[in-house]
Amino acid sequence: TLPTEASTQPVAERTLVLVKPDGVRRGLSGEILRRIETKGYTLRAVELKNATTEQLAAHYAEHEGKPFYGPLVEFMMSGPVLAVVAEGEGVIPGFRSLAGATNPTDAAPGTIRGDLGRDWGTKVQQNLVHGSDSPESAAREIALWFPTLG
Ligand code: IDP
Repeated sequence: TLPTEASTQPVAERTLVLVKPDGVRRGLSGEILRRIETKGYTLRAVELKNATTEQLAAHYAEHEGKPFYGPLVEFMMSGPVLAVVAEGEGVIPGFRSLAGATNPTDAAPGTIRGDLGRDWGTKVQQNLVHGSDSPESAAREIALWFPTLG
């Protein structure tokens, strides 16, 4: 049989965003979701979650052994995170560009980290958001944070 139109549609690009505990604590979740939506991306899933050690070990596996790894995991467990799946063409690099540079001091004005973040003198850069850095990371991270999302 011929493939149906639906089955030949490419799966829309998705990324995993986390509003980190500093963002949730400071009441910036709405502002961050607003920036994702006004850019034109679609919110597919939004859920407040308490991260577990196992989840963070998997999420940040590439950073294991680095000096900021312990403080990073501790920080990510210091309060709830808002886990978000955003969708749209180019959303993976697009959200990274909305987020700005990792260090909020260096992040350009106009970006989430540049407008809303600063250096708080802690061991870990409290930079408000996480965004997947590649299609492979996005698939892995979405499965990790939203195991039931089809
Ligand atoms: P990204 O979040 O911009 O992709 P990554 O290099 O993947 O940055 O690092 C993950 C997180 O670890 C960062 O968002 C930041 O919170 C923290 N981090 C990264 N590099 C450093 C560092 O050199 N010192 C302290 N914290 C860091």
